[in-house]
Amino acid sequence: MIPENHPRYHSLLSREKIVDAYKSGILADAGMIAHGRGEAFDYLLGEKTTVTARKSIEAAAAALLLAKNPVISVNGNTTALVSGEIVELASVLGAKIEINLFYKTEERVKAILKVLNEAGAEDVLGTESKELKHIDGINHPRGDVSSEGIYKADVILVPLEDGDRTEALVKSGKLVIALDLNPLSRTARTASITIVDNITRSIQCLIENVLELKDRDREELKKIVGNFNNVNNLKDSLKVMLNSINEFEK
Ligand code: PTJ
Repeated sequence: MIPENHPRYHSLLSREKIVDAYKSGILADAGMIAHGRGEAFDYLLGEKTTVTARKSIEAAAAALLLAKNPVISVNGNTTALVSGEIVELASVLGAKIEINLFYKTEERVKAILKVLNEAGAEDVLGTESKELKHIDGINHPRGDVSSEGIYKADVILVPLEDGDRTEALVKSGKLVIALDLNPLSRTARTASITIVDNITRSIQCLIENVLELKDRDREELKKIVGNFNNVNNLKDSLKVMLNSINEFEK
C-alpha cells in the first residue's frame, strides 16, 4: 500500500499496476522493461504534461474528431495502466477498440479482453483469428489486424508502440497518433503525431481536448492538424529534457 502523500505516489502506483498486470497475465514480460524505459524519460520531463505535449494532444484530438473510422489500438501496458480511460475515449469519439499485441498469445488476448469488458467496452476487435487481415510491410503477427478495425481505419491511436507497425501503417496512408515517452524512438519519429507524455496523464488530457473541440467546425480542426509539425514538436520535447539536465548542472 503506497501512502498518498508519498512524493512519488503516482509513479509508484503505476509500478504497482504494472506488477499486478504481469502477475495476472495481461502484461508481456518485456512490458516491465518498456515501462522502466518510459519512467526514465518521464523523469527527465519532470513527470509533467509539458506545453509541447499539450500541442500534440490538441492536434491528436482534432485528427481523431476528423476521422471517418478512428481506431484505438490496445496492448498489455495500456490495459494495465488506463483501461477505463481507453473505453471513455472510444465512447466520446465513437471509435473502435482493437487488441493488437507484439507478444501475442491467446491467453493474453483473453485476459486483456476481460479487463476491457469489465471497464465497459462492448465490441472489442482483434480477438478472433477469422476476422484478421494482414497489413503489407510488417513481417510479424502484429501485422494481422481486424478487417473492421485497423485494416480499414483512417486514423489510429497507438500507445506504447514498436516502430515497424507504425511505419507500415503510415506507409499505407493512415494517420498514426503515437503515445510514447521516448522522443527518439522510431515510433515517435515515424508517426504523424507523437504525444511525448506518460499515458497515465496524456489520455485524460486527450479526452478533455476531444470534448472541448468536438463542436468546432471541420475547417478549424483541419487547421489545427495542418499547423502541427511532428519533427519540431519532438525537438521541443527533447529540449525540455535537455533543459532539465542543464538546470541540474547549475
Ligand atoms: O503488450 P504487447 O505484447 O503488445 O507488448 C507491449 C510492449 C510495450 C512490451 C511492446 O510494444 C514493446 O516492446 O515496446 P517498446 O519497443 O519497448 O516501446 C515501448 C515505448 O513506450 C518505449 O519507447 C517507452 O519509452 C514508452 N513508454 C513506456 N511506458 C510508457 C511509455 N510511453 C508513454 N507512457 C508510458 N507509461
